[in-house]
Amino acid sequence: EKGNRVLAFECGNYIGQTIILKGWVHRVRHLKSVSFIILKDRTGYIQCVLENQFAGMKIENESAIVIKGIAAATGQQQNGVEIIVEDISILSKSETLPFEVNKKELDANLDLILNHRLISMRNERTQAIFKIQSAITGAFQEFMRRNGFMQMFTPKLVAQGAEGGANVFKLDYFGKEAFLAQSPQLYKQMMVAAGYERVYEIAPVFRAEQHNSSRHLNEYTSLDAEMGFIEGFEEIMEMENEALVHIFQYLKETCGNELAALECEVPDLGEFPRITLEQAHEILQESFGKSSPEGDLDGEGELLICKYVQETYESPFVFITHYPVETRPMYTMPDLEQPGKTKSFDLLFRGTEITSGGQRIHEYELLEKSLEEKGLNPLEFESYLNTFKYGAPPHGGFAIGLERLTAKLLGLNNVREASAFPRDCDRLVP
Ligand code: AMO
Repeated sequence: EKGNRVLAFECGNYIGQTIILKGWVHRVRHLKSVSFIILKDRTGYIQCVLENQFAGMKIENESAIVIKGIAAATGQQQNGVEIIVEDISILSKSETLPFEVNKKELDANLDLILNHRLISMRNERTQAIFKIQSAITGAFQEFMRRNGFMQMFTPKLVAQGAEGGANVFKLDYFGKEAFLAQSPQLYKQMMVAAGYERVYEIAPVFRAEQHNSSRHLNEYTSLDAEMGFIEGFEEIMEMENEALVHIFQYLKETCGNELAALECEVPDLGEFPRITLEQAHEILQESFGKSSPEGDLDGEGELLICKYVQETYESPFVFITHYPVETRPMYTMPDLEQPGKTKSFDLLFRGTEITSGGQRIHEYELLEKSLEEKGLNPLEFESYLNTFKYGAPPHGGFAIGLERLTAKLLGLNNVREASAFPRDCDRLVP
């Protein structure tokens, strides 16, 4: 790197040489005639040995420092190397921390952790969460591109909610009413029909949810995909299944240290079981004596179904299919063979819904009728509706909630922990 900087993970390549390291003070330990600093940078940790000439020097944890020293082989350290310090300078001193970050578990409640996000992120486990999250999106992109999907960028300031329901943020757009996008749904369908056939997007979406739950955010990151010329909605489930297999495999190959820091084992995935919503309701009734809300699963139902599927099929994922027309958005393709049902699915992972998807209506008249049946005004959806006048192919897609996927994979109790700067009903800062 610039200034001949060597990174912590590569010090072993420089045994016997004088090198420059830059990073933060993870921990300082003073013995009688020698002190140790564990320096951390973005690649890991390295022990630095300070002999007598530095006695009395004040070095605060989490200060940003530069060290010049000789890389020496040692049996004392896991990575077989330590730095004998010749020179040290403090680039930026850290004040007293609101809580210690060099422990395994942060000893603070979630609110305090989120209030001091920069500091909590210095913690090894917290660091690992966002490195893994970044790897998830990288692997998603890689998979999508490899399969002919093009990345798209759609507006987040929109004139209409796409998902129905009241959970839209309204705002004033030069005197007109506008909304923050609930999803890129309508635009991804338009991009398919525009001739790109296969598109994906990784972008924020906004939901004015009033629930203060452990799985709802008011802004989250949606991994969206949409594909044209499908034969049926099974193809979409297959594509998502394969995407997740690829993502999990990629994490195993590239995030070993981060997964170890979180004590997380990435499960081996095969083909996810598929059960209809009706079957799911029967299982809940028969195996758990539990009744469900009409046309959906509640939180407890999702947990129990996942427990059942894990025990029966040894799969942490399960597709629930064929939701009724009433509980799905206006764009959902009805299943003509099963009146009242739709060609739609949710994907549950370890007790929580992480995806919705399905086939979409691609016929103008049917879509117009669907809008009307949902109590929406087709005129307000004119530009979207017009898409289906000019050769829109059969198509469908899915969207994964990134924070939910991350939280479930890593065993985090609250989706906020999987958001760098979460937005919830009470939190707009930092
Ligand atoms: P849906 O509204 O079900 O579907 O959202 C898709 C996925 O996004 C995640 N999610 C959330 N994550 C955190 N906080 C929230 N408030 C929140 N709401 C939803 C979930 C959910 O499964 N357009 C469709 C997708 C499609 O059919 O392609 C849609 O947005 O993981």
